[in-house]
Amino acid sequence: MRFTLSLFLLRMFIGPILRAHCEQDWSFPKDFRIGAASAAYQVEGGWNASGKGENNWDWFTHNKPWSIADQSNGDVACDSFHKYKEDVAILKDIGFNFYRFSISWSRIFPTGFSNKISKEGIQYYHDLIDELRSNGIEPFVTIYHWDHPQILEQMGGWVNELMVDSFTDFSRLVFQEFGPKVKYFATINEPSSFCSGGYGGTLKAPAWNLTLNAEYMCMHNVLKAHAKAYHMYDQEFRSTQNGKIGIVLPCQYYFGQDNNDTVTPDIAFQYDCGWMAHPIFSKVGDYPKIMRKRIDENSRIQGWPRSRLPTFTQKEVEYIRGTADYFGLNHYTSYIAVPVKRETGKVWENDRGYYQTVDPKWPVSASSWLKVVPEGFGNILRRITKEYGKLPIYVTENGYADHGSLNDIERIKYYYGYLKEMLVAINDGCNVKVYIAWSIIDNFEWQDGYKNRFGIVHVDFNDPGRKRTYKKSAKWYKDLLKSRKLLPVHNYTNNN
Ligand code: GBH
Repeated sequence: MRFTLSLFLLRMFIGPILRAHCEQDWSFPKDFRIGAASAAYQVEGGWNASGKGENNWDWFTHNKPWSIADQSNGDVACDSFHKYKEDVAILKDIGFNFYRFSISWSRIFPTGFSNKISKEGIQYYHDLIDELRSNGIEPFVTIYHWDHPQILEQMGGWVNELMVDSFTDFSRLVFQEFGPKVKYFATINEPSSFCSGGYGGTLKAPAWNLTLNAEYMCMHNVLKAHAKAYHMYDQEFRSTQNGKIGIVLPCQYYFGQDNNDTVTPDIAFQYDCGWMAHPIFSKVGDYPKIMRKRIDENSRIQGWPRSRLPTFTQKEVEYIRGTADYFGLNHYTSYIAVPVKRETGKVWENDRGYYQTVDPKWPVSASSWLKVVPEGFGNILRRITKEYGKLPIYVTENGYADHGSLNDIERIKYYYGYLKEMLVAINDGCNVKVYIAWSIIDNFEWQDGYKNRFGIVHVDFNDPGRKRTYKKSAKWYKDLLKSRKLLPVHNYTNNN
């Protein structure tokens, strides 16, 4: 009785103090960078301005408009090609000092080939970079965020190994032109998204739907292209430019069906994240063992003369291993991995041996694939650290989709929960140095068109001027960046 009473008193009086203290405790480390992101095709518009050539997303949205939820395209998008100064002013006003954006390949090489360079295209990025720097915002350049000249697509795109050389030419130009002003580069954004969605399936351009074989070939070429660009930077530019270069990988977190199943989540991690990460970040390099084994076996059973998962020579394994100065992580959501037996007719599941599902209790978002699972974020950061060591992790994307409300309380809750888990993970020893929110402004959300919105700033796509308006989450970020602390959500969630 006595004990209960004293406990009660302790709770009553110490609790609020403790809680207040804990809330104050969520500050960001001193050298920690916080930024926001976008990508060329999603925000620029100006699809044929100043002689820009046609790219794969122009072609895809113009020729297969039914592939996009609202039949829209990126012809105008946020019109950032003309309104970049306004975007920079917004970044600055909110207080971000880091901006991740990408370069439109066909704006630089309008014919698709490197013998003809567009001066106007290059000038646009100089202007954007200069505007950022003169406002104290550090530019972070993604060289490739899913858009490439359509002529290269007609030649097979990423399934053709010649893409490796085309990408190298493009990267060289980017380093030569912008490297003196840019200290952060990512070669390629989320290989698995376009390899699976674009070549294996139909969700992303060019939607060829060519089965798993094409996905594996695409990834094989992407890994070679990434490594080649990295080595080129190392040999030709690093000594004078002194930047950091890496790759951006989407890694989700997988829970088991129950706590006893630790095996299936581990396999799922290797297929989802390890497919791209193991060749680059593991000590031994090459594809994860479990993928090699299962896909080799499946190929044999299905009567293929060789494995559908291509092989690297030992020389290539060494060439790709270690080609990153940081681990670029895009993380949004988690899944539950459920084991399945090998069955004929279910190729993907046969190759993986599991399927993914979600917990119906997880809060939903506007995007069907995105559930709110903050603890998964902490878990994936610890998992990556355990698997690949202490290389700095840059969180290059994280964010929440709704339908565009200005009163975006769910987005604030999402960011609060995820950032808190990240700070816990940092406390646990994860070497996270950068966090970049997706996205600064609403934009063209690929197959979801303009229906699903990720911006902390609203864009009116019916307004020819593409008016930008702060959402509540922009105000939340502004306060956060001023105090460099995670601020309690309840101050923002009452309707004012
Ligand atoms: C990022 O993609 C993109 O880099 C960015 O351009 C985009 O706007 C943003 O996120 C929001 O979508 O199909 O169920 O297996 C993240 C895309 C989508 C990648 C889900 C992994 C796998 C889910 N992610 N996808 S599933």
